[in-house]
Amino acid sequence: MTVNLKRRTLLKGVPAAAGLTSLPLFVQAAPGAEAEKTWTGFALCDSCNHVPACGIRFEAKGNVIQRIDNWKENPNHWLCPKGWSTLQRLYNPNRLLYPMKRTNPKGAADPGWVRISWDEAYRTITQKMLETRTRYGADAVMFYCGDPKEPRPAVQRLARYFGSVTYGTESSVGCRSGCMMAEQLDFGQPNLGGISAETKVFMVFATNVWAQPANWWQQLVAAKERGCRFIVIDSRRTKTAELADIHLQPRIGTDAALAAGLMRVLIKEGLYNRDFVEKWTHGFEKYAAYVERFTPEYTEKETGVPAKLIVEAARMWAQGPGSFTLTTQSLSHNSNGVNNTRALLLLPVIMGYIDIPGGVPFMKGPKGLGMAAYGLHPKMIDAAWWNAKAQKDRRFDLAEVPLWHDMKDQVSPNNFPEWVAGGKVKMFCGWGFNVNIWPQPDVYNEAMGKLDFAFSCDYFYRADSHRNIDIILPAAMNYERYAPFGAYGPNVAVRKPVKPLGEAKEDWRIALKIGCIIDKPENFFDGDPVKACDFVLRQYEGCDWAGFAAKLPAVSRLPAPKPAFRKYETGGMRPDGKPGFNTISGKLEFFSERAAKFGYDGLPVYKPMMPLDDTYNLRFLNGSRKPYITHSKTRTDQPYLMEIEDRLTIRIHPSEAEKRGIREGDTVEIRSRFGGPIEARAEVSIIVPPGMIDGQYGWLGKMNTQKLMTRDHRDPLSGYPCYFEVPVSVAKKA
Ligand SMILES: Nc1nc2c(c(=O)[nH]1)N[C@H]1C(S)=C(S)[C@@H](COP(=O)(O)OP(=O)(O)OC[C@H]3O[C@@H](n4cnc5c(=O)[nH]c(N)nc54)[C@H](O)[C@@H]3O)O[C@H]1N2
Ligand SMILES: Nc1nc2c(c(=O)[nH]1)N[C@H]1C(S)=C(S)[C@@H](COP(=O)(O)OP(=O)(O)OC[C@H]3O[C@@H](n4cnc5c(=O)[nH]c(N)nc54)[C@H](O)[C@@H]3O)O[C@H]1N2
Ligand SMILES: [Mo]
Repeated sequence: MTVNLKRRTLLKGVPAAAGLTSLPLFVQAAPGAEAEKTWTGFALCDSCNHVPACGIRFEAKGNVIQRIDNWKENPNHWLCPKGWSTLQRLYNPNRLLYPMKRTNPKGAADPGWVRISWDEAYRTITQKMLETRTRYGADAVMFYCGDPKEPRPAVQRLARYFGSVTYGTESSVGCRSGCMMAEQLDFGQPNLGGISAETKVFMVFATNVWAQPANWWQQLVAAKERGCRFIVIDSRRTKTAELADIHLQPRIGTDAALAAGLMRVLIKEGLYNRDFVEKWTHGFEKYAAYVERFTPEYTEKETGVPAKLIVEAARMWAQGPGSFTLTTQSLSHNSNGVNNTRALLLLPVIMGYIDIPGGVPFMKGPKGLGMAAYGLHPKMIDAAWWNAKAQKDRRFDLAEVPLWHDMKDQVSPNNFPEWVAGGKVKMFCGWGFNVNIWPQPDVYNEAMGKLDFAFSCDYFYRADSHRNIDIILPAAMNYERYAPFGAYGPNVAVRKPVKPLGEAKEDWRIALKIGCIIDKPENFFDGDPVKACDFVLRQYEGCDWAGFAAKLPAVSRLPAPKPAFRKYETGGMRPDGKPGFNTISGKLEFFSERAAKFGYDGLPVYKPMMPLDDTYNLRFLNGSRKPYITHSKTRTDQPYLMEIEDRLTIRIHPSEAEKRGIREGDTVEIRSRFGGPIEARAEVSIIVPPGMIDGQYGWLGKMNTQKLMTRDHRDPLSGYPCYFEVPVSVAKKA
């Protein structure tokens, strides 16, 4: 129903011929031979935005895709239900197909959207950008990309040449970068682990199988079959936990205590790798002294994990080589998130399972390109500019989150409403912007309304996010764009797309075109996404777009260093080529000199979560992933998935349900100190232990769980909101 309402709002004032019409009309191709021709195309799925993306092969007739399939030559090619249903999104009659501007004042219930030409959109936007820069300086124009990862290289380049350091993304609001901070503090570089044929013990750190590409699960099952043992550390009894030889189920946010408890056993029983610790690590004595109080019994008290299991798990872990997977974001979504993650990551360090066969791999991708970089080459974004002192010193997050500021080239935008109120930000340029990423989303929506000017590019009109902006631009979807290419280690997949429907345009094309108007066209590849991709590919000898496109359906390869082990001995882990790691001490750090430099505790200490009380007596894991839900999307976008679940569903343990007289399928109300009631359907399930509930965020209106959260409680190291920490009450709806 909401879908139709939105549609009607959009249609208001739009001539019928403008084309927000029903499906059969706009998938009609032009008549003639072209329309009859069948051909094979190649696309990347962006449904859940995990990186690297899964490949899709499709069959089209004219410009209409008839059917999709796994792109078998692509390293990630097992589509999941979200991927299989993306044609519903592509041909969804509610898609945004034309640029729109508001005609009613901000704050009006109906913005009065009318269709405008691209010329008018570009003219208005670029004039506002230039005016704002002249009056208030470039940084007053904020650039932002939500979860969609694909627009980022082009948008960051636009911000750079425009001269604004106010560039943030979903990763700087609250995604995986908090975990990456932990990796970088401990190891000197990001590393999310990995399994290999020689791995004997594998730790799964809070990683949900439903959040991963399908081959992740296949790898785990294969490892299990060949005798690798699994220690799963997850607060819930997940599908992955069913694989576990030992499942450690700490209460949410207590992982630093659990890691300290495991570490103490390894030290006391002399199971750790003394030589490695002495030679390659920093701050061990301090940490060993710190973990002294984490006896198995004390650790049990803090975490809820039985003392006996802690001892067993530590002993099993010592029978390596061992590795881990941290392909998760969840650990970083509480107020001790970065330190909880850091503490877990020290478990392979103390054992010396670093860059050895069967241990934690430190792979080297093509020079300059991260392992899965989507065209995010340092030259594309001009990384040197972002990291220069002149730029760093200007950033609005400098005093707010100093460690984040030091480590990242993206601003932490969580105080965006305060920046607007204080006159720091005047204009907003958004790609895939969703206010429901944040606790208390209304605050962000209202801030939008107070700006001089705001625009956003999206697949759909979303009232929550777009109601208070000035212009909305229609983004071409994954099947309709060239940029960016997919990167899988050294493997690169270029695409062969259909033409965009209506007047939708690629995100890269939009960003590059704006760049051409405000700056020199040669800095923006004349507005051509393929030329922009080619610029990145040509950084590698013998590589270019045309050559790679000719090889389709095969994926191509960029030159990359040969895999090698123990690179810390040979200088392969540091930019200066010296032995050791890329940290301040040059070693793996139990005590982080970088964190200490900014006044934080150098050790990954344990800090208790916001306390439960008699009223708010359940912790709320507000956003565990499900196979058919992605964030705020995949509801009405891919209606097939709505058939599986059509409203917010929380899971509650049978014992907790019984105490509250709640039965399977009941409608319940959730409240917190910060908001509610929020309405949900109860599922009585042992997936969650007593003491907590879980559910999905991204539902709207009275099911919007972000309204239960607070903006004021964050992880001080990352600035991340605490999505998984707030205590709630749950009661059957009267
Ligand atoms: N409570 C709670 N909050 C959370 C989390 C949680 O677990 N719990 N998770 C956090 C995490 S990890 C993340 S990643 C964020 C999610 O980050 P969000 O940015 O909130 O992600 P989405 O809900 O997917 O919204 C993305 C928007 O971009 C649009 N879009 C999608 N693809 C494209 C594209 O290619 N181009 C353009 N122009 N637009 C596009 C979509 O239509 C949608 O409107 O939420 C964070 N917030
Ligand atoms: N289907 C689907 N897939 C997705 C997404 C999606 O929305 N839907 N989003 C994508 C994005 S942007 C991201 S960032 C990833 C997220 O991927 P994940 O982080 O792997 O997914 P989650 O389900 O949020 O959390 C993983 C596990 O962490 C556990 N957990 C939560 N808090 C704690 C804690 O404090 N300690 C311990 N030990 N365990 C804890 C939860 O029980 C859960 O099983 O998924 C990506 N893939
Ligand atoms: Mo994320």
